[in-house]
Amino acid sequence: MARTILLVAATAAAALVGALALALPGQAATPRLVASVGPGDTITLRTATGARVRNLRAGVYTVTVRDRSGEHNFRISGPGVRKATGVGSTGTVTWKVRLARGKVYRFVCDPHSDDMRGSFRTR
Ligand SMILES: [Cu+2]
Repeated sequence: MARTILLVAATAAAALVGALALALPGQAATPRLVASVGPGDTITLRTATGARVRNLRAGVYTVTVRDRSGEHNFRISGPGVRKATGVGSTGTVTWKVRLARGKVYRFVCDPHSDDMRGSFRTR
């Protein structure tokens, strides 16, 4: 009896492993977003294909930030996310962010927040 239960458990575990192996290839790698600020008075957040981000599925994203100006910075904030580059510095950084469902996230250049800003929603 105990042996039968063990066999059933082992079979179930093998089936689960098989199902996971099948599911994994279908899971895309962590989607990537590209944020950019400067050198002019522009700030953008785009998908990997270059489309402006207006609406995103909730989940984990990699954000590559290209800060190209010592006068601007890139800050993103919203539920669970608070990240920013420095105003006086330039360079490229990569962040991993987890976006919650049904929220609004905002990005902004702190010294020029009246003009240089944007937002998107999650679903
Ligand atoms: Cu700015």
